[in-house]
Amino acid sequence: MSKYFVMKEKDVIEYCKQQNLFPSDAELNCIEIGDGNLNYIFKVTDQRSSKSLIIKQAGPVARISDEFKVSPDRNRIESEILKIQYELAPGLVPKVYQYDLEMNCCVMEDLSDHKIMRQALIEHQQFPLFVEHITTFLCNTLLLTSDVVVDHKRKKELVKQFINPDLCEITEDLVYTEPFFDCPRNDLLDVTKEFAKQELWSDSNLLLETAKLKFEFMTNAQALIHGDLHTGSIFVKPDSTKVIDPEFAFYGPAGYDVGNVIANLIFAYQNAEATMEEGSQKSDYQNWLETAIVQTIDLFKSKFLSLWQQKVTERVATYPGFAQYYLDSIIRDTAAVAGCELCRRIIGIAHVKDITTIQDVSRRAAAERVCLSIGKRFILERNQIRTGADFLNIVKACQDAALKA
Ligand code: SR1
Ligand code: MG
Repeated sequence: MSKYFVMKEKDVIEYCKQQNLFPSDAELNCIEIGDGNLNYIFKVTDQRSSKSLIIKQAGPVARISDEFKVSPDRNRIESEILKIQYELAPGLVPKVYQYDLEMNCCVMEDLSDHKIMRQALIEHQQFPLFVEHITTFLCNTLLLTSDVVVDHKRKKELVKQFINPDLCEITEDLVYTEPFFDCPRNDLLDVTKEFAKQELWSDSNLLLETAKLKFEFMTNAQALIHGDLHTGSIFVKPDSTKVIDPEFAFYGPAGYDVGNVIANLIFAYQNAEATMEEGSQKSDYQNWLETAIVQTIDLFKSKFLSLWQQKVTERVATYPGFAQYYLDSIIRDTAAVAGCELCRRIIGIAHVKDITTIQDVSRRAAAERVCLSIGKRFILERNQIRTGADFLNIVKACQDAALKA
């Protein structure tokens, strides 16, 4: 295929044949399995050998709404960063076999033996190795692409290679701008809107902080970040974690990725709070999530400092105190980003199923208020938040306040 068009299942089969992706006698079957906001994901299986692979194609507009015109070049960005992350974080990222600049699609490893983490968490499954895996992914991909380690001219080349204006604009709008005023594109329950008006939109102090954060997102070219590291971008099975979908990648603040992981664990916690019956299963599951929140921060910090000792190349970064100063700033950004993510998934156009699948409307509204309260505190108190326990204390305090109200 030599001219770009958005493929349907039958076109993908044709594409596989043209590209010789399977043996010539293969009996190919193709289904579209994507339910994300942006792309088309096809699983192609050879029914003779049962071998399968994934073809992901970027369309010219987002699936969630054609208001978002998004350059299909994001597929190049995704394929190129997946290759970099595959090297930096072995075993934690799918293998990309090839990508096609004309058709804006890439061919990658099929991970059907894994489950999308958000779905698994909605089913209240635990993944004891998740924190170990995700903290390694975060440390390796963030620190090892930063000026602390990478030659500065090479790093500037990478900044250029990963300029991603369309997808950054989505984040600037959906994460940092629209949730903090009565934007027509927002999509929220009436009761939540009242709460947002009182607690967020009329708080000029909070608005000022979100303005500072938006500018930090746009200007702090610290590390090659994934850019959309929520639990829908992570595949899991008990012994394996694979991070997918880095099409929002660009050089931005490292805390953006860590903060997204934390916020999305909190959505899972709220889902459990609203949908599980009281008892040992619920407390066991919520205890696991609490530990995951605390350890994601604490293990990230300790792994980051030890990787720093091994890999630092920049002379001034070895001065005593600098590593801790740098890490403190990442944790501060982590808190702020987690706060913005908690607010935007409740108020804005792009929701999370952890919350929208809560059937009981009053419980859903309660969960939404807790998320917004935690989000606000994370943003306002980010300079004092240092440890995993600091994050969890705020979650628990907002949860307790909601139960008393
Ligand atoms: C228009 S895209 C909406 C959201 O989906 C993606 O996964 C990102 O989170 C984006 O903000
Ligand atoms: Mg995605």
